[in-house]
Amino acid sequence: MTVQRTLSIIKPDAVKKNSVGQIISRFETAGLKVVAVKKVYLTRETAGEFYAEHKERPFFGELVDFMTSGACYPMVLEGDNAILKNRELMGATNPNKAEAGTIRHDFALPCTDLSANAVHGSDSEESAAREIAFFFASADLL
Ligand code: FUP
Repeated sequence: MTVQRTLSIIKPDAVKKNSVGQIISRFETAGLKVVAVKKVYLTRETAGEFYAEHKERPFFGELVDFMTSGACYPMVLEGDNAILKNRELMGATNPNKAEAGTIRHDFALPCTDLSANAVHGSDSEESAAREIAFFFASADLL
């Protein structure tokens, strides 16, 4: 058993649909614990810094536009194999390809803008460490 922490962000589309509580319930039902959570409004600067790895991709501008279009709820999830478990709960990046029962299928359809896919989730231990520190101080994580 490997207890891990991962960063999830409930993105502006899901916040606008009033799905925050239902998405958190998915995490809790799957055995993940919310260690820290807050509401933030990303700026173009902070959104660009968070998604810096995609800076050269053609969709970067639209991704920043979308992430600054409303409130987000970043949170730290903890549990056994939390990084992979969260990615499984999220489903495929493109909600149109996500399996029924996954968060992106159940909360992001219909979807025309791939950025509007309800949730972000760290994809490795390295990105989890970076992304958790991006939003939370160590004192928030006790
Ligand atoms: P994921 O880890 O599943 O969030 O997917 P990526 O890191 O590949 O994508 C980061 C964000 O860019 C997601 F919000 C989806 C968005 N994206 C696009 O808008 N177009 C693409 O072609 C790929 C990703």
